[in-house]
Amino acid sequence: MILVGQFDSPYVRRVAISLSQLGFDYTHDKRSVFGDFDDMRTTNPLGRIPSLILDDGEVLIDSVAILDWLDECVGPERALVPREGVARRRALQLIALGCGAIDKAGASGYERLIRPTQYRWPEWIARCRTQAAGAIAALDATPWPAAAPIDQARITTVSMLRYVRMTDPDLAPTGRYPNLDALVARCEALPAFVATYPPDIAYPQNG
Ligand SMILES: N[C@@H](CCC(=O)N[C@@H](CS)C(=O)NCC(=O)O)C(=O)O
Repeated sequence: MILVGQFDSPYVRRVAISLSQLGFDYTHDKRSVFGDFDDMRTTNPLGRIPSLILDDGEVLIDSVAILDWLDECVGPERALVPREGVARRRALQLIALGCGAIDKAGASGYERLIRPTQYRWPEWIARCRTQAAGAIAALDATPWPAAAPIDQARITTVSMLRYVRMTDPDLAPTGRYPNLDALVARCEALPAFVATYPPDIAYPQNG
């Protein structure tokens, strides 16, 4: 199968880490969602990443649908999200906080990266950053036992933090969120995380 999208996208990265963690082989299509926009739309009509092209040619779009399919393939014992009950609700809550922080940091980042300076709306950027910060603080208030296995809540949270620290470092400086720092230190040392670690990119900062 082919994973489409670069690892500076936390949504692509969480799929890539999950694929490795669950033992799937894949090839990596590194087309850029912005630079190769027209070509990307031939894979996903939305022109977004990630997509996963299966061996029979079927194309799965959206990380939620892709991760759901991976969990279904490996079965409930190995799935990265628990199948039912409190454990499932708890995991989905953490994943929603992680994805929400990505969306809000992303909206604020696109405002600075894409929108012409004269059209930027500082109050909107501030609102997005407040929302992202709220989700990050809630994730830091979560216990992340060191001995627990790697699951989707951890993969998504760590992918989110790398993205935030890459695009808007002032939102989550090292030391402000000690529980998340410990989680990041544990996870980013694992092979599936190391293999997908996105390099720093020059993002315009706030102000
Ligand atoms: N809900 C989607 C969100 C995917 C998403 O936001 N992808 C971003 C990259 S991180 C993207 O394609 N951005 C370009 C665009 O939306 O035009 C998912 O979970 O896959």
